[in-house]
Amino acid sequence: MASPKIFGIVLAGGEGKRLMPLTADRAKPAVPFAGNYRLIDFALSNLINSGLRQLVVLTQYKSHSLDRHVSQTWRLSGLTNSYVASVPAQQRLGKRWFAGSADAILQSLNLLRDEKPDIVVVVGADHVYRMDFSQMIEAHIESGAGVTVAAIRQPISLADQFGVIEVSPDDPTRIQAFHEKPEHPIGLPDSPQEVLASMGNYVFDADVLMDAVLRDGETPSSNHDMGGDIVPDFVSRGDAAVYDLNRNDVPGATDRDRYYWRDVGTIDSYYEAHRDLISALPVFNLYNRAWPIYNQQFNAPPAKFVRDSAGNLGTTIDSIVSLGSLLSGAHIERSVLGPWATIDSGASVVDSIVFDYVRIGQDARVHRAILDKEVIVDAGASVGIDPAADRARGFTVTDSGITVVGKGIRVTR
Ligand code: ADQ
Repeated sequence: MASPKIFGIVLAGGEGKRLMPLTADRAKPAVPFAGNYRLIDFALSNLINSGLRQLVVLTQYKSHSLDRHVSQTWRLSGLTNSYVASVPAQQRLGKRWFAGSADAILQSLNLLRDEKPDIVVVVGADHVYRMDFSQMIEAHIESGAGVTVAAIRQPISLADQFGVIEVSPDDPTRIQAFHEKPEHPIGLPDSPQEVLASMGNYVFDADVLMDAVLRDGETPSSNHDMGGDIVPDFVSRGDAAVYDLNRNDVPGATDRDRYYWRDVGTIDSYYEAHRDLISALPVFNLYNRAWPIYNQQFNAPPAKFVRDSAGNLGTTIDSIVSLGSLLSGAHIERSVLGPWATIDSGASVVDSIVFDYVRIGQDARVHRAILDKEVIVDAGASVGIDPAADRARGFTVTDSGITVVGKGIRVTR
């Protein structure tokens, strides 16, 4: 195939229940990450850096802030046929919303019919990683299969969250069996404590994808899910290849983050992924200019660090501080501050993640907490220090002891 025409679909309709309360008001792909990114920025940056220029983002659940983010941040040139378009569920096939990710594609087939691509790249919107899809597309074309599924090794303990791939013993690039979220996974022959997990990223020949979702739409027993129904259908016909992320060579990657991929589906994994960013030798390096992760351009002044009015110095270490932030005589450690954070004298923010427009008053203490947008912590108040007290105040506290304070809440003394 000489220079195939490629179209990208980002599945962004997921509800993200396990990230509540961060998803109370926004779709999971719109959840802020690493200060001034949203989760969807990783998938979209990877696709753009891979050379794709026609991309649609299929949205559904609480899509307002996601639609706004995509339309404001992801503007490509108007001179060529380049776009990232957010496409909300429109009930094109009757009075129903998307029943699942395959139904989202079925209901959007008009987009494929209009663009007439040769190849369709379908990706999820809620993972943190770098990947060059052009290399995966090359491998897909070489394989001759109808679909190629991106994969990465994961601990067997997490197998029930993923589609688990068994490769053919004769040809390790072919999928022999695919088990969506298995309860009783079997480890890899060369590493029994690991499985080969689907990353939820697929490359399809466009015509076979269209046939598959049309057929799936007529199958009453189907859940209309890409991982649960479409991929197993290709596997049962012997038409599925696998592409291991360890074959992917992203420009500028370090030995540490070359094969980094994080599913941030729970508060704990979301919190842990932030820790991967902040150390001196980060497990995931945001400062790789050869493969940039694009984000919203905040019209904000640089972050500023000053003494407090009594002349006391503050300290900020092993942390990320976003534009617009103002820190006076405060102690910030192992934390990520979003845009326009204001932290007053004597306050300490340790092991925490703070979203945009958060205000933390004098001598307040924030420890192992996630504060959503516009949270106010009153002077002298504390959060994340006493899990029982936090629960009693109605905050979400995970089993591992991370307190999450929802958007706009005021934390009082
Ligand atoms: P899950 O992430 O559990 O597993 P799903 O909830 O369908 O699968 O989400 C996949 C992507 O589709 C997400 O980006 C989500 O936002 C989006 N999505 C879900 N429902 C949608 C809908 N109705 N409309 C539009 N978009 C929707 C999947 C695969 C597994 C794989 C993991 C990797 O099914 O095989 O291992 O991803 O994390």
